[in-house]
Amino acid sequence: MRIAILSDFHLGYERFREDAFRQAEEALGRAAELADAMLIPGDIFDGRTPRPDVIAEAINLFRNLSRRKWNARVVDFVGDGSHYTDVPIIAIPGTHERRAQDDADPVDLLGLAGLLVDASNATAVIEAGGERVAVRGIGGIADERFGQVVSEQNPRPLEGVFNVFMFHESLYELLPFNEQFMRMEELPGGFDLYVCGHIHGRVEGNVHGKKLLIPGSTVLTQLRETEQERKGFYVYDTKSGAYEHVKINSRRFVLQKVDVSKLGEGTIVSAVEEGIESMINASNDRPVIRVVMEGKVPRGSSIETYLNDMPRKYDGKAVVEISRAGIEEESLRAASAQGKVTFEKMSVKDIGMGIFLENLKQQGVDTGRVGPVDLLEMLGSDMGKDKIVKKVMEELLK
Ligand SMILES: [Mn+2]
Repeated sequence: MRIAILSDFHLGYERFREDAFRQAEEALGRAAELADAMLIPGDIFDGRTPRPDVIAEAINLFRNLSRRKWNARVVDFVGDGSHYTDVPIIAIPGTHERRAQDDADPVDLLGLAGLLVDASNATAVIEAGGERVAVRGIGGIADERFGQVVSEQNPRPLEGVFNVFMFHESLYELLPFNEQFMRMEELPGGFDLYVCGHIHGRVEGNVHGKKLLIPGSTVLTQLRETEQERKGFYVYDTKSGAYEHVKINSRRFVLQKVDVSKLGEGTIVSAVEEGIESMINASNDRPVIRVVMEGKVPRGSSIETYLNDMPRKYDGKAVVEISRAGIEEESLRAASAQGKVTFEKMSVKDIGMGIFLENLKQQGVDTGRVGPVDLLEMLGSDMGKDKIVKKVMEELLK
């Protein structure tokens, strides 16, 4: 069986809203041509409560797909929830879609509408031409909880079929900055293929001697160095173990580092401009260009105003972002010594979580016992206020 692995469409992502939709559409359309079944390991949507027009976008994408003629069929389903279609499109929610345990997330909606099969905390079995592939999914959850959920659920492969383990999580070997991240060797064993979302640059790795494939996002989001390659998806052949990364026509992205320490104040702006203009070509494809300035810059330099205006100067030709993160300045260095600049690389959500955790500790809450991520999700739930307060108090006092 040929299975396509596509991930992290981030439908509704404000900054590149059209790209997110168009590139997901292209990836899904081409994957349907090339493969018998599709696996989508999370972050179809950019948010946990997407607006109706974003949900409409997703419905349009998946309705067209589910009307195609598929050779493969979902023939069995065991676990949480149920399946409402036999079309072999198997998905899990990612961390962007995750909501409190009893609240429906947007991937649940697509599953309930029969547009895909939601295999979160479940196993879906696909069959084509007498061959069976079982997909065991765990949806995206807080990294600190993943190990516990894996040991509680103890996912096991099925006998006599090709087994895939699909998840959406940080892995320590790939993101070695948090001890709580799962190690690859801690993933459940016995599966023939491991499929993960979450990481937006593609990864080919090994877990328990089997292949781990992370296709990366189909849309540009983080503007990291690893995102400069064209976006795409994997197609994996269960018979031969062969796989390929199929590129889509994603928006071009270049990250350019400009060392400003060797430049005088008068030449910094022109150096940045030259860097940008060398990346704009005649094809008029409106690339995303991120200029990362590095080195020392004169304090209070007047280049700031020029640089602030620069993205507008290239309107229509390129999406320009100028990062000063690599610049050293007297004032910046002083702030960084006090630990104030570490926020730069954290998401707003992570900063909020940090503050929440700190407040909980000050209130004397045992944060090792109550999961702060779960607690914050409960507080943000759609349940009535009385219910939320009751549930949170139960958690805190049990
Ligand atoms: Mn993502």
